Amino acid sequence: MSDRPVPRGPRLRTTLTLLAASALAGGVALAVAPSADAATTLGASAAATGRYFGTAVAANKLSDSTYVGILNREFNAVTPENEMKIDATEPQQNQFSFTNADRIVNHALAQGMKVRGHTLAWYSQQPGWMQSMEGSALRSAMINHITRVATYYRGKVFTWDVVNEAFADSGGGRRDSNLQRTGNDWIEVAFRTARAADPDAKLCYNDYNIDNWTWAKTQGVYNMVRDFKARGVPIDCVGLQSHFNSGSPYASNYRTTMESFAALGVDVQVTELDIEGSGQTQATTYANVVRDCLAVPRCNGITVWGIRDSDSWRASGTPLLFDGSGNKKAAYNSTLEALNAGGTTNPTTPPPTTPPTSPPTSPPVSPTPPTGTTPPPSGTGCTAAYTVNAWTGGFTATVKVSAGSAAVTGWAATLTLPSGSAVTNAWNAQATGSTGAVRFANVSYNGRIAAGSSTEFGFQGTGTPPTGTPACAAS
Ligand code: G2I
Repeated sequence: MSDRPVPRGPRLRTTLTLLAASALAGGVALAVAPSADAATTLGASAAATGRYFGTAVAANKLSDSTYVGILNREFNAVTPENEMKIDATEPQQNQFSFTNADRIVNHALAQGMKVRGHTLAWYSQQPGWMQSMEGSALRSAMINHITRVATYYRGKVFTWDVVNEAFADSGGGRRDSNLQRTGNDWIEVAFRTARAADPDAKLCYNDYNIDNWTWAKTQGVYNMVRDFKARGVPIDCVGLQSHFNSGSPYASNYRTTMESFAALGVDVQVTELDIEGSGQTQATTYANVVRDCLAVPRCNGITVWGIRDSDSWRASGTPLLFDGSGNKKAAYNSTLEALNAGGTTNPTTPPPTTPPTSPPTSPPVSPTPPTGTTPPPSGTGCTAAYTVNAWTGGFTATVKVSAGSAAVTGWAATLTLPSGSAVTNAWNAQATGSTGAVRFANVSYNGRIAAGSSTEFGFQGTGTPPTGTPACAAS
C-alpha cells in the first residue's frame, strides 16, 4: 500500500473480484474493491489520467529481449523511430514498403499499445527521387505519399505527425526546403490530404525548439496554428519534440507553451522527449516535464525518444530513462513518481471530424460523405464512388472504382468540373483534360480489378469540386 492520499477519480484503480457462484445466485455479481496502490509502470500510471506514455522504437531492436522486455512492461504507445519516414515507406516513387513499419505496428497493436505515425511530410529523410523533385511534380508526389501511407495505416495509427520541422531555427519563419518552394500552402495541403485519407486520426504539426514560449520559432508555429484554426485547416495537435540539452534547455514557461497551444483548440503531445544530463538534475527536469503535461488537460501524453541511453540518437548525452544495461535511472523513478502524483484528466478527445467549437471563417473542411453509390452486388462493368475534401479555393478528391460481378481489366471514370475549376494533379490515375469533363483512366498497376473488389485514385484541384456520381466505364 502507498502512504499517499487515496487519489480521486481516474487515479482510483479498482480491482474486480468475482464472487463465488453462490453469491451470484443470490444476485450479488461483483464486488468492487478500491486499491490505492501506485502504478508501477510508466504506461499504467499515465493511463490513470487518460494519457499514454510512449517511446520511439526501432524495428531492428525488436529481436533484443532486454529492449522488448522493457518496451512491453513500461510503455503503452510507440512511435517508429525511422520506419515510417518518407525514405523508408516510398523508396522508389509509387513503390511503397511497409515491412519494417509493420513489424513495429503489429508488435504494438498485439500488446495493446497506441501507434504514433512519424512522419508524412518532411524536408529531411526524403528518398533520392523526391530530393530531386520540385514544383507541381513534388506537390503531387507529396499528396500521393500522404494519401497512400495514411490510407494504409487507417485504423492503426491514432496520431500522425503530418508535417515535421517546417520552421526555421531562428526568426520565426518557414524553413527553406523543396517542399516550401512548392508554395507556402504546402503545409495546409498536407493536413487536408491527411484528413481525407484518415478522417479519424489526430493530425499534428511536430517540431523541435518550440518548447520555450519566448522563442521566435515557437511564436511562428503558434501563429500558423492560430491561422489554421481560424480558416478551418484540419489540424488537431502540436507535437513538442522536447529534445532538451544545454543549448535548448527545459524552461519553466514550458507549461505556458502547452497552455497557449491548447487555448487555440488543439491538443499537445510531447513527442520526442530526451534530456541530456545525469543524476538528480536530469531526474528533476523529467519530473518537471511530466508535471507540466499533467497540469494541462489537452496534453495527451509523452513519448521518450528511445528506451536505453544506448538506444538514443544522442547516446553520449545519456538522455533517457534506462541505462545501457536496461536498469532504471533516477530519471525513471522521478518520472514515475510525478506520473503517480496525478494531475488533470485528459478527456477522451472528440474525434477530429467533430465540428470546431467556433466556426471557421471559410467553409468547413470535414470530408463530405460520398456522393457516389455503393456498387451493386451484381452486374458487370464498374461503378465509382466519390469523396471530396474542399476548402476555399481548392479540394482533394478520392474516387473508389469497383468492379461488379465480373473482373475488369481497365477502367475510366469521368467527372465534370464546374466552370472556373481545374484539376491540378492526379495520383493512381491518368487524367485527360483539366477543366470541364475530365477523364481519369487506370494506370499500369491498377487496371485490373477482381470481381467485387475496388481500387482508389485521387486528384487535387483549384476552385470548387465537381458534384454528382462519376461515370465509370470498364474495358
Ligand atoms: O534527430 C532526432 C529526431 C529529431 N526529430 C525528428 C526525428 O525523426 C529525429 O529522429 C532521428 C532518429 O532518432 C535517428 O535514428 O532522425 C534521424 C534522421 O532521420 C535518425 O538517424 C538516422 C541516420 O541519419 C541514418 O543514417 C540511419 O540510417 O537513422 C537511420 C537509421 O538508423
